[in-house]
Amino acid sequence: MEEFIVARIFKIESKDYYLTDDDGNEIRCSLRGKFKKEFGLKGDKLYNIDIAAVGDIVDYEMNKDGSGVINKILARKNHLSRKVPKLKGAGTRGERLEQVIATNIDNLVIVMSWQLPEFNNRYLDRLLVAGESSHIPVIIVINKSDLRSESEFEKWFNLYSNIGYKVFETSVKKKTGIDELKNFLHGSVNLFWGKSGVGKSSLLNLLYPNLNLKTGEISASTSKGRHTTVTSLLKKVNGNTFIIDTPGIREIDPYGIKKEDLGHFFLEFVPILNNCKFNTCTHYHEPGCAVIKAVNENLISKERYKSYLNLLDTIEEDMNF
Ligand SMILES: Nc1nc2c(ncn2[C@@H]2O[C@H](COP(=O)(O)OP(=O)(O)OP(=O)(O)O)[C@@H](O)[C@H]2O)c(=O)[nH]1
Ligand SMILES: [Mg+2]
Ligand SMILES: [Zn+2]
Repeated sequence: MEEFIVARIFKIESKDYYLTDDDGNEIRCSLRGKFKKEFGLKGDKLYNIDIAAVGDIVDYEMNKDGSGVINKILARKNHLSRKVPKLKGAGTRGERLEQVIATNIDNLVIVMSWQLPEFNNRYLDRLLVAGESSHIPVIIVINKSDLRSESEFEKWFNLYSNIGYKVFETSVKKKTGIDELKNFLHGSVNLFWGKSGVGKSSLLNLLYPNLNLKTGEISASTSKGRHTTVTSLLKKVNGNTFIIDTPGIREIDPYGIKKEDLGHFFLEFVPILNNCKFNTCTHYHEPGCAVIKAVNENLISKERYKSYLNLLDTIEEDMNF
């Protein structure tokens, strides 16, 4: 075994990195100065971008005062990221940065709600592409089943199940679908991801009552969440089951995807991609495109294809990341 001590980052606040070790001890750490330089940090501006993220297993040293210093991040199994949203006043350089949301994830649990906020398949497809392009297994949880309409339910449930996704339907209010989901999550590191207000923290509290996460009401005027969860938080919930609760995301631009690769992240396109006439086909207007043919023959859903085109458009806008 390694000689250094290792632990997992469970929370990051400003420049403080909080670790938890196998015995459940919590250690507040800083990053070693030299290490910061190696990662190209300048000043405070980029301190938590692609440096160390929640979920990272790190090698650290203890200081005399009980705090610690992180020496090294151990190789990541995977990481989930997105492009940093275009912030007001951000320079062009900042706009293309990768923001790592978390690392070493076994299941990406995409949480949607039927209502409040309303189910949005375009948004779901963007989250799916982010997961697929990061090579992280994805499951879909549709929460607030107490607010659903029958016809819509069948349509979307069948679409995503037929593609091959495991789809869970839950209601925190009626306490349904909880055991099935809990069994699935057992023994894994599970990251809950989705819009503000869909019920990520509420679901986690019902699944694991010791968590006591803060939850917030939906705004009556906008039907949106209020961004109650403000930082990602990893918690061990039992044995080797971990959860990561994350803040609701307003917009999602997957990071680092080339337009000719996008089709690979729509799983139902994959088996036919080799049938396109051109191997550089972007399945947009090219002659002999197998994807377009499949859409016309109703073998691929028009809704999914629209999501594909929508994402393709975003990528074309800034290709030189
Ligand atoms: N009707 C209904 N309401 C629910 C359900 N689950 C959660 N809610 C409500 O939805 C609101 C938002 O829940 P949160 O758990 O704070 O949502 P979140 O996804 O963690 O939101 P952020 O932390 O802001 O990203 C709360 O008022 C919950 O009571 C459900 O199954 N049915
Ligand atoms: Mg929350
Ligand atoms: Zn094609």
